[in-house]
Amino acid sequence: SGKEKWPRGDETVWKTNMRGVDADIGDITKSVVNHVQTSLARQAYNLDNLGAYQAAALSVRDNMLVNWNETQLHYTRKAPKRAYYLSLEFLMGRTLDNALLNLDLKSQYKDGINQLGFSLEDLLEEERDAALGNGGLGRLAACYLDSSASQDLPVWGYGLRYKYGIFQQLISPEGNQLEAPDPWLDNQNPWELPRIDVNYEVRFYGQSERLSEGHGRALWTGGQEVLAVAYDVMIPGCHTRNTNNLRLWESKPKRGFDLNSFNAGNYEGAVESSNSAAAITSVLYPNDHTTFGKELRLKQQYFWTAASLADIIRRFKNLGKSINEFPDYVAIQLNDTHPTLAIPELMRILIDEEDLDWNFAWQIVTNVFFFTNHTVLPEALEKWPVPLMEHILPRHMQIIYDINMIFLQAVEKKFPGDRERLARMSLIEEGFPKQVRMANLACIGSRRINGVAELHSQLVQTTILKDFVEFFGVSKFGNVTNGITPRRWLDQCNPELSKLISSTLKIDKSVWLKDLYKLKGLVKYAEEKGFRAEWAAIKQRNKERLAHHIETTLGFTVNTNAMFDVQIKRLHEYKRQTLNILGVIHRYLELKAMTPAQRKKVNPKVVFFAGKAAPAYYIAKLTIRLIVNVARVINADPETKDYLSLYFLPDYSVSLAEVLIPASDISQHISTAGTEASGTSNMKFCLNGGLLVGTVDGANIEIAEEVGEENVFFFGHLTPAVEDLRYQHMYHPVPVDEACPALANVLNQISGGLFGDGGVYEPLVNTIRQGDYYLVTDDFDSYIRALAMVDEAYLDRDEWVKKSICTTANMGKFSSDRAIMDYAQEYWNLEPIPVGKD
Ligand code: NTF
Repeated sequence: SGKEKWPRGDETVWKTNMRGVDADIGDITKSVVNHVQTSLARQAYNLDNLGAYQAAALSVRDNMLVNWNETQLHYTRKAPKRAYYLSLEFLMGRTLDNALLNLDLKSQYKDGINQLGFSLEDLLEEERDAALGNGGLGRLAACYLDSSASQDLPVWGYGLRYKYGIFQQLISPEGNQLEAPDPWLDNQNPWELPRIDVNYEVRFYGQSERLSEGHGRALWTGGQEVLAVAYDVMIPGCHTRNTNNLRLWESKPKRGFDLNSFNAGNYEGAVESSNSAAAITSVLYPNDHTTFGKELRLKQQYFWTAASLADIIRRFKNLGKSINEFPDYVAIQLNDTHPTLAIPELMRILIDEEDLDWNFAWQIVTNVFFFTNHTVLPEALEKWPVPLMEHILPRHMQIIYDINMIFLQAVEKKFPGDRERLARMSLIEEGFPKQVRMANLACIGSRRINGVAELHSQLVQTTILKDFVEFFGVSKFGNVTNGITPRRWLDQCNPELSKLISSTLKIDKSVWLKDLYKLKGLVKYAEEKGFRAEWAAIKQRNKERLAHHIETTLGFTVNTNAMFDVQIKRLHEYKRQTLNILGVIHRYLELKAMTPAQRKKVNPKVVFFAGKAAPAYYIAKLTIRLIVNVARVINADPETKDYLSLYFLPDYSVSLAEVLIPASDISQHISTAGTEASGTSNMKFCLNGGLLVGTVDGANIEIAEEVGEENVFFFGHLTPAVEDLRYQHMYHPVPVDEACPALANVLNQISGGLFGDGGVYEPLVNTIRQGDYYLVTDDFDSYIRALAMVDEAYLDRDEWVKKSICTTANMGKFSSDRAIMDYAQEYWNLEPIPVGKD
């Protein structure tokens, strides 16, 4: 056939009609109006904000597409090593504002939209969050995509296109969390490109027949075949043409439906298998830090890893290289254990389809994968029942047994006769049923393993993976402290502060946003009165912006002269929202005991909570109920409400965080020491000049190292003490009334009915009175003292603002650009491939 001619037809016709990126306002309005007319099939006279948003989004998308196409072509031509970030969650939030800023087209679009009679600010509010994640793990994945593109790294994300994202949270009049679905795709999603032509078949169930002795090939047949269809989401880099891809898979029945059953009059039977195929990507599991052995969840994990690997291998094969070069061209990052099935799946492909021998295949596999652990909480370590795995993935179960046998032989050789060690390290946990330990599998199948902050990485190496460190040696284990993208978490959410920083440093934001250590230059301005005044005024306006948001959405009037104290994160016992709310009650009781003259000297404070509880997490839901009912009582108390008020903001989301974070004076990161792997909102608050009250845990420690311990309010027991304290609680319990009278008083008030029927809260109160696994009793007094120091510091407002400036100035380390470059250099061996620079 010979070489195909490109382009077809007249080359000059093609070239003169190729579109560039529109920066000219005339082009912008023209393209928006075109989309109104054609893509939306509407007209100027019946256009509302939603329609105008959609037209604007499609117009911005056209610009991104130009860059996206160019980037993909460039990567194909240069054929560099690529990295793939496999994550079951991507908590992207909204796209339009971020895209406009990264493309540097915001002011042009603002003007263009204005000329058309709309306001860009209003249109931005029309967009629904893409909330395909639970919390920190999913948001981290989103920040890493932004940084990969911004640093010109050839990285793609792979995930699932859930029809329903994280549930919408409603609060009932009694204060209970109610869950409603999140039909985020209902208004159409302008940011995704369906790729109907990119699809793969994924098999479930059936039989696996070994074709040879030993660890050779097998034939996996029968069962159910489901189609994975690609949807691409463009990820624009900041001030670069590099635009990366996030590929999300949707499940579809392989054939429309079973025509035989249909013809026999069995309509239900006919659509059943098509329903079960579509169900795989229908909903995001709303659990965070817990695993249930649910069949559908396992199917999600395999569906996604199988489709992603097939796609990665197809792209690699297009290079025309031999399969043993696979690790030179591909690195795959496993975001937690969720994608661990990729390890046996790649073994299956290499052995059953590529006909490689076991050892050769295993060598490839263990050079391709990298594994990040995100928690040491035992309830979060994934395990799958062996019978379930055998049923759904019979071939993979054989491979896992083979991996295990060979691995345990090696362990036995290194530690002869150590049966307990073998039992701990085995991929299979004995019991009824037996279970597959996914962290062990991820660990032995990966080239390197990392934790997400210094302390956490140490804990990984000395607790859950200790045996593996002893077996493989410590060099296989590392740390990459998490980061956040300063584009969304400063420039986008706090535009006034961003502007002040640029004008003060006299550096264009396109420079410091990509080299965040430049913020250090702000330190010296902390001594300038005028600068401090501007800094404080911006914080004040951000507080008013939040108050306005609350007023318009919830109808409450918030006291913006008070200190804003914020805790926003998933509800969990280890994160200790309990400590916070019990502290609020303590403060309230103290205020009640004061004379009016004494109260006048108190630092007025507004406390904000937001966060979702897993639908089946009873204690977390009860904590929400307590917060809501405490708020009801204290906000209505005329004696104290000017000094202390409390709000639980429903339906926490990325967009709500963007309003809350810039408005905070102080934020709380108060997990029991050793339990919060990193935390990332702590970084977001500090980057926006909010101070931090927290335990010596996760990334709090490294934040204090950077900004100076004098600028952080630490309290509580340290990690090494935790185990002993828990032991004491178990075997030598001291009643709360003795151990901590102030806390006992608070608990008695709750049980006594100060916030409605005390009986309702007994199960929650008992978590503290009995066992107190998260050490609320042990840390309570120290917590209250820390809050007193916060109050004292806030009264000296000049000093406070200095602390605030120095905090922001020293947050350079926490850019996700630093983190992603660390992965690229120390793990993946990846180079930046900038578009249009050669
Ligand atoms: C979370 N882990 C940790 O709890 C956070 O401390 C951390 O900041 C984020 O990961 C991101 O690394 C999880 O969500 C999980 F699933 F591992 F439990």
